Amino acid sequence: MLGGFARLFHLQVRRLLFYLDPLMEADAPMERFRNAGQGHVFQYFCDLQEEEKKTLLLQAEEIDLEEVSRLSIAFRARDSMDLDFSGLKPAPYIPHPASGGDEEPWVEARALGEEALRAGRVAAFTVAGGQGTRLGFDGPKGTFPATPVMGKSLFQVFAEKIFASGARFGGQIQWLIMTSVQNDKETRQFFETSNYFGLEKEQVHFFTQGLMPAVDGNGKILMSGRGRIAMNPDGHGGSLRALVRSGNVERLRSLGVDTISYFQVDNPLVQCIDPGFIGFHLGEGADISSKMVPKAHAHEKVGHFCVKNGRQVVVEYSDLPGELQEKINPRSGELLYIAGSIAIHILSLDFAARVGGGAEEGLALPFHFAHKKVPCIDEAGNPVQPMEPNGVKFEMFIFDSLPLAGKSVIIETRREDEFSPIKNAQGEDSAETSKRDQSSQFLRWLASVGENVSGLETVEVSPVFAQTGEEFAARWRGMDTKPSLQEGIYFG
Ligand code: UD2
Repeated sequence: MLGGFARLFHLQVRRLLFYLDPLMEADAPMERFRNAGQGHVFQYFCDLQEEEKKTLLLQAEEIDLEEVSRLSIAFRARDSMDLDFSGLKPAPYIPHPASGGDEEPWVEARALGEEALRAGRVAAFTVAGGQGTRLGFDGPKGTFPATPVMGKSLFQVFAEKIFASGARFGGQIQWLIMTSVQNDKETRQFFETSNYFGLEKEQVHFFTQGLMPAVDGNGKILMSGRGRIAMNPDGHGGSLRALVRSGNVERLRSLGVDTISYFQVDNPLVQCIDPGFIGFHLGEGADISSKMVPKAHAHEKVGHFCVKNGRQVVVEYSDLPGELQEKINPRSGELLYIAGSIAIHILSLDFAARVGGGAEEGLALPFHFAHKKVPCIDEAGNPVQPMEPNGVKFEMFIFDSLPLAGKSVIIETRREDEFSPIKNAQGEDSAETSKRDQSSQFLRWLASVGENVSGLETVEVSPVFAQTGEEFAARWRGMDTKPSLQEGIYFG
């Protein structure tokens, strides 16, 4: 027993020493890479400056060479295979009352969710590690000005929603934000300079996602420079690994949290904390639950909730063949694969920890392969800007945890109330369409309290004023003097 403990202690000390001065332990990683057929990673090691050597050794330390080798083999095998869609079926979901669903379960779910929130069992979780390349915005996407009147950043919108939910349910809701090495520093600085948007610093927890090396067609790790491995974020599915590795699972447990409300950084309409959704999840004893919207059109760029071999799965838009995306359900006349995934989930903390922990057989997220142009160096050490995809990037997706779940629930939500992401600089899913949709939601709230909104296009309601139509109506009724409505009005 003591021997085991001493060995563990020795290992931890060695690890600490390595991080303090990687050069002290340079031989072991080099040998590890040579034995795995990746010796070229250290080809120029002797020519590097001391700092460059350290950086390379630290990068190398993060790489699980067995995993890379397994993935490279799988990637080569998969390339010659077609995806198998036999036996695929659309997944069932709980319809929203506005689409004819039974009202009662929604009322019960909401009560259950509110109880969990009052007990402090729920934390919010934003994945914000993406690069936002399509948006063409220089900076972490969460800092993008998103709201129609005040131009509040995406992070501010979420912070205010989380603050308002905390105030409503009488507690401080913990907020986890996953960043990437590229945007972590800037993201933290943004929160510092904005005073955490009224939240307590202690309730916001940043951690960075993991990295994976890019490889060439033969499974050789690509180098972006003589002393630098071409590394990429491991996808939003990496959030579960990162949650575990960062120690946040333990932190949440110690605070009495057992449920996580997960959403992406790009959607200002998301209900960060939705009692009804939480209640459905808890009521079913689910491991992971999801929200769907009926797809806007056959080729909308969202995943499809399906059932395969008796398990729920999400098939990404780029994977589902066009004829299946367009297939009509003869009974309803609607698209057969109508349930679009908008990447909003509730996870039980235990399930997230088990999947992220990676220790259990059959419970790890698979990697997806993306052929990309990866700037690198050639064998002679000269820089190459590829014109064609030359490398493979490995990414995990959060929705691949659905088939691993014991129980999993999908509920419908209303697109106009919950989904208008900012992904592109122009056109569909841009800042323009999202601002329009945010204003439309606020205008609906105003119309529902009997106000004449004709001629108005741009209005904004702070989440601190109201997060739902019901909350807005209650606030509105409570106002002694009502403001006169005009274009650009802001309810703060
Ligand atoms: C995602 C879903 C799609 C649909 C859509 C809804 C995938 C593959 N597709 O499409 O089915 O639900 O969203 O809006 O997920 N991120 C990280 N780290 C990474 C990569 C991404 O944190 O390594 C975050 C990113 O910051 C963003 C989110 O994940 O918040 C989505 O990433 P995306 O923009 O690449 O996903 P998208 O729009 O292709």
